[in-house]
Amino acid sequence: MIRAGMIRKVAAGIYTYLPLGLRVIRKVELIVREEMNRAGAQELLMPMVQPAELWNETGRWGEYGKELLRFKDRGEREFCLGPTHEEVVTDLVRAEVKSYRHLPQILYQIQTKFRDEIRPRFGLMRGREFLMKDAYSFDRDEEGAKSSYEKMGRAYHRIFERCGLKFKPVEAESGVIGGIFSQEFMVLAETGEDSLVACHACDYAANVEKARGSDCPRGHGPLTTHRGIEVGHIFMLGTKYSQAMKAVFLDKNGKEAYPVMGCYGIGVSRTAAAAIEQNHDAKGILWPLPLAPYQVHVIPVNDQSERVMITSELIYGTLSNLGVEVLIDDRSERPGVKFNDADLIGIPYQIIVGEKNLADGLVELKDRRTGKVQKVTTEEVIDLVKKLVLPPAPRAES
Ligand code: P5A
Repeated sequence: MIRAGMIRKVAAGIYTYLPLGLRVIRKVELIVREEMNRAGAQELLMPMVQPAELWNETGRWGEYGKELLRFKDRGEREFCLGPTHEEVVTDLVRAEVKSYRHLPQILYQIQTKFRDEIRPRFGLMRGREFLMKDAYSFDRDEEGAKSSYEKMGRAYHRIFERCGLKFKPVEAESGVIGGIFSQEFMVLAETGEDSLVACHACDYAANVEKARGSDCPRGHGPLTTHRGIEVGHIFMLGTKYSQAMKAVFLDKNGKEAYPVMGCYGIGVSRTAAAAIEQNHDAKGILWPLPLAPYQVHVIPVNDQSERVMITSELIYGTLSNLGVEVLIDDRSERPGVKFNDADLIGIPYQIIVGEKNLADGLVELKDRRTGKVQKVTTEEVIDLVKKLVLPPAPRAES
């Protein structure tokens, strides 16, 4: 991502997202938002700075250790930078939700988190400052909580599918977040930091910390090991937080009860990095179309040729007007530099406009993933690209 001009390091585990990198992050966010909203979750935005009092109520001020970055304000009051928001959201719900009629609720945000990781590494993969989508569900009872958990699980399937990633949900340990059980969503990649095991015969899969032994616990024989990157983690929390923070509501019989909770994380910035780990070759990135910073890259081979520049601008303008996301390389660089950079940043389709082909009225359309090149007319290239990147027009009602 650094070589491709997507991010720049500011300090260990802390990065600036450059324009290209930010476009990828925004693509992940858009898919996450659409699927959260579709699942009935509502977006809010909580503060990044959190008071120690809330963390003392759950005991996590003591438990969390050095990953929690703590500091004092001018009045010597203690605060931390939020690594996660169970306390803040439960505090909100205890003030607002008084009756079973206010439940269920699923609230989410997409926000910058801070965890003072000992070993930040691999760029956005394990940052100290990173972007997370965190959602929290509150239900009247266990059954409702289970249904919210399953709803979020289905949304996660849709999210990673829409991102164009190969992934696997696995049983996991719930660590410092706690709760009853949890599942991680792993993007499969050789370079992944996590190991998981999966059964050939059934859909059992677990991360290696959770899996005990090398045979499938459901009795389907041996498990195979894969490497992956944890891009999402969903937790069935029970009443751990609502009880500790005395967030009560009155149930149907007018009796006090604790909302049953779940929490659901997606590493938004990590998902962008994981997409690259899964999709690259020796020359650079092979973006899945839904996450690509642009869909089409127009490359005028020679910026000194008026004909090349006019045709390139025309293709750029026509496609942009159709709603295609197009980048044009109008730099005064040698062709080799432009081609290498285009392969490195990995926009899925390249349109190469050179003088020789233009003499025959032709341009090249290159598929970055397969390397396949088609010589087509300037009109044909517009039609082809439309078919490749734009969603099909909705069919007329019959
Ligand atoms: C779930 C939402 C939680 O924090 N509380 C709120 C729960 N879960 S988690 O597993 O600890 O984190 C959720 C996801 O955030 C990503 N992530 C990271 N991304 C980049 N750098 C990091 N240091 C980092 N730590 C966690 C992961 O994708 C994780 O699944």
